Amino acid sequence: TAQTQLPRPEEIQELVRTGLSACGVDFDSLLSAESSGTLPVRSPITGQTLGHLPGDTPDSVSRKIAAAQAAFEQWREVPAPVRGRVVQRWGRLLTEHKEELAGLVTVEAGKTPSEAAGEVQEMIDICELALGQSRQLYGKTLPSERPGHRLMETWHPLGVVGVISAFNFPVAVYSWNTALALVCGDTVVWKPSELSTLSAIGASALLRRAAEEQGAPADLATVLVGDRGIGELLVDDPRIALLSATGSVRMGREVGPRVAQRFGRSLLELGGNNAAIVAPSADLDLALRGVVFAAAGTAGQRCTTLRRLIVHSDIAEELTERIVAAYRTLSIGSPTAEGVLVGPLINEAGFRKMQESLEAAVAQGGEVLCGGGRVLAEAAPEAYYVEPAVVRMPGQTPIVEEETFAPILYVMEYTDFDAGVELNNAVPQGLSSAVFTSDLAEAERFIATSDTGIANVNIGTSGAEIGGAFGGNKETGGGRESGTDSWQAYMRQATNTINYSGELPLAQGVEFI
Ligand code: UN1
Repeated sequence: TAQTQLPRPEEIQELVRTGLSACGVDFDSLLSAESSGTLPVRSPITGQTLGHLPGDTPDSVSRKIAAAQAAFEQWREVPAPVRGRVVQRWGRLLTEHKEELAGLVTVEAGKTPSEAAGEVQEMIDICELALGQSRQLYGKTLPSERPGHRLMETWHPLGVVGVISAFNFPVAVYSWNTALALVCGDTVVWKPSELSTLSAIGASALLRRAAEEQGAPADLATVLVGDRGIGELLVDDPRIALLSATGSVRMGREVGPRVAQRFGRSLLELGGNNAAIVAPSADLDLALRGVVFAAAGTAGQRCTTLRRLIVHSDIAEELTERIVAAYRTLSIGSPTAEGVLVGPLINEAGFRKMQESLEAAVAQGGEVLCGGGRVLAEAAPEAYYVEPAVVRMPGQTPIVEEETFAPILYVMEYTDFDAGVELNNAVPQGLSSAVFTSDLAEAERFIATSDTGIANVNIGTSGAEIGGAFGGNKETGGGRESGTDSWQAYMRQATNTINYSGELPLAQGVEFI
């Protein structure tokens, strides 16, 4: 159901003004002092352009990287638990201004207030995790083969980390990287998506405030404003020790080799094409809710969005009917309106891609069971609202193997469980997957054989907690961010041999002078 109430342009302006000013940034001077700007700031809610920002230039990027490097020289000397206080303070500021920052995310990414607040909550959570991590940057100690020797492993700050992030999680993904990088002693230069620059400016301003309050160098966190060309400067700059990039597989295919060419380190978080298997023993009420949130939530624009439903043929009809019925009750419209669950697609390109994929699906034997069409086109001709689609497919055809960043759920059937898992695995991407089952052996078998970086049981593919490592395999890029051992990507590892024997025995029994 389409919810026709759209905000007036002034309401959007107000959300932006309040959001930025809570972060200590004056919107009017940001736009007016920089009226020569060329980078449009737009909201997908109405499609309106809020103004133009001046972009960075190759010179200003180079200066910012130099400043980040100078900040690194100081920052690396600060004890890690003391570094932790900056992220702790950032977390507190984020808690204080959660709603206002979420407002910016709503304006630029079109997320509902609940999902936008959830995104800021991820930032707060990672700050807490990183604070604890700052006292746990531990290495191993090992027995040496030589008498009077000891081996150990130590971890050291790496350098300047470049972060490239996408519009759909305009602030959380940055914070996963940044909170950890900072406690690891690194400094960060961030190139956010040009579609969500204001959220980035706000989030980063709060971090710089936290740094200043704690007497840390403010240049430990810098934002670059610009489009892809500006991001490429980070990719190719030898001063960027680690490049952490979130985006499409196409982007990663370009970025990975370019960073490798200069022997830089990269952490890639690319596309997903996530599936859920629903077995006959599943609790269908639970599966239904899990599927609908994962497939239609965030208007299908999460990298963890559920795109493929692999359902046992005994329950396929019942479950599909219930999903279609649930989809019909979803309220679509401006995320600023009460009760809306599905906001807009990011832009016209996203909408066109969705239409093309639906056409391809039909051409490949698919049957659109519901949704797919545009709504609110008259009320908001510059905005792209769609009804989430459910498409029954005769099998895993080429279009199903692609990630379309829009709410399309392809439904396929299985009869043999292992064949179902094979379908799950038979796509190039490997981010997230899920099984709904009450059969313990099936659940374990799924965990053992699903080839994705995240594999869930009785819960959807999206909405991961930050405590776990986040990332995927195959074309998803192999990077791991946020929890468990992900911090190690942001540090330089050294193996140290310490000799307290007073002799100099060589390893492997080699004799020399
Ligand atoms: C993304 O879409 O890039 O697991 C990240 C989730 C969120 C993060 C998604 N915690 O859906």
